[in-house]
Amino acid sequence: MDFQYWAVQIEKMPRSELETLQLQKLKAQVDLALRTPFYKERLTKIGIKSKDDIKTLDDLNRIPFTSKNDLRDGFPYGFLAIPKEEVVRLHASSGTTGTPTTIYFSRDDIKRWADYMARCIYSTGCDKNDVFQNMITYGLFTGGLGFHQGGEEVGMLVIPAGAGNTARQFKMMQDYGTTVLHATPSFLLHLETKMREAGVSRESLSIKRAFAGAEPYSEDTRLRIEALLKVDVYNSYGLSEMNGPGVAFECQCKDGLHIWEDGYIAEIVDPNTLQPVKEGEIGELVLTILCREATPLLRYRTRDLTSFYTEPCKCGRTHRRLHRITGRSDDMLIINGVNVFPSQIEEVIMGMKEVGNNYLIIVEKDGALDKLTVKTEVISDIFMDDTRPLNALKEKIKETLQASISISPKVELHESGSLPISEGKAVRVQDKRPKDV
Ligand code: DLL
Repeated sequence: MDFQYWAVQIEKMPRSELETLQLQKLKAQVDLALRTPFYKERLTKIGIKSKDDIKTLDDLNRIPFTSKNDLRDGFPYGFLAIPKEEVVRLHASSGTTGTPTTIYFSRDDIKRWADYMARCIYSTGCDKNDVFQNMITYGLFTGGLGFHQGGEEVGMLVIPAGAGNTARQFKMMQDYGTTVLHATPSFLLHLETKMREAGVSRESLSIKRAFAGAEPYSEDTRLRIEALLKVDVYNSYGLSEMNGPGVAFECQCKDGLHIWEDGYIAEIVDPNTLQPVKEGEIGELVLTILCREATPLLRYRTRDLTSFYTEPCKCGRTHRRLHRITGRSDDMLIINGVNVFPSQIEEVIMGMKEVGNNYLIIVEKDGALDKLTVKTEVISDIFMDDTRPLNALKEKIKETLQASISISPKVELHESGSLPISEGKAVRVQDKRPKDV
């Protein structure tokens, strides 16, 4: 196989040099972190008052972990390390409650992110001859703009298609001769179903590759998409707290995701003891970002469960590989690529006086896509045979949830006391999607 490298010196850098580079960048990050209200307090408490207190990479272990809740508590500017007039953009994703986790970028941060994205895209064999249809949400979500900038950096012709509307997506693929797609794996499968329904022939399309990420999927799902759409599928991992996509990506070997270790220090810890797991064992990924000045984050708990490969990759890159994410160490659900915490749903429905005491959240597959159903009891003074107030309540729940979690669920109302009660801890979430990861 002919491998191509966007930044060959860095991608194939000997590990000892990579670690020296990491230490140098970590010191710079600590220096930045000390300028934020949050870390100034945290770091000075443990005796880290300047970057000179970081002497080796092991000194990172002295620093406490940072969580999504910390980010939420620091909302809106508690993690900002540069003057606000130097910030050019923000991205945000859902927190466990209504407060979003917000990340700020300087102009250089955006350039660096685009460069990491270009590195990912180029490592799959794409180049400036490609036409790239970016079929994912633009906006506060990082998937749209992140891939968009990376595609442009590579020199591809980027179509900012956005998510949804399969008929329009096919038309664009045919009109512009799209060669590369980006979407969630569930949308790629949905696309294939719609393609058959609409009678779009595969021969009328020029697609060769697809990037799939933002939600967990199995190797079987990858093989299925590859067989159905006749494309090579590359797994793409990232999270908004670490810029978004571009953290780890599969190269042409399609065997594990290279995590860019000049941009991130990766640790894998036992989520209960928070101690490092043994080499190759599954645990929670903890990341320290080395490539962003506006919002430094040290030892951030991603909550994603994965493990390191122990063998180097055939492509010659020295940056370690992660196994595909097998799950999470918290209760966050990912529904068609959108992150949802059950607590966000609870906050909405329990805030309505017409809603009774019990509710159930069900996630299942509807074709290739995910479907969310929220079942709630209503208070006993609402008569179940009077449909008008019931329909109005259903609409109200649906609309409020849509505004809060960006998903429009199916809502079912049940008589007071009719939903099952568990004897021990309440089981309020039923995730019925096949667990084949
Ligand atoms: O999903 C960023 C992204 C956009 C990644 C496009 C890849 C492609 P968030 O919305 O903050 O950011 O969600 C991050 O999604 O912690 C994982 O739980 C999950 N996730 C992302 N990529 C993968 C993947 C974006 N390839 C959260 N496999 C992460 C499994 C993934 N889970």
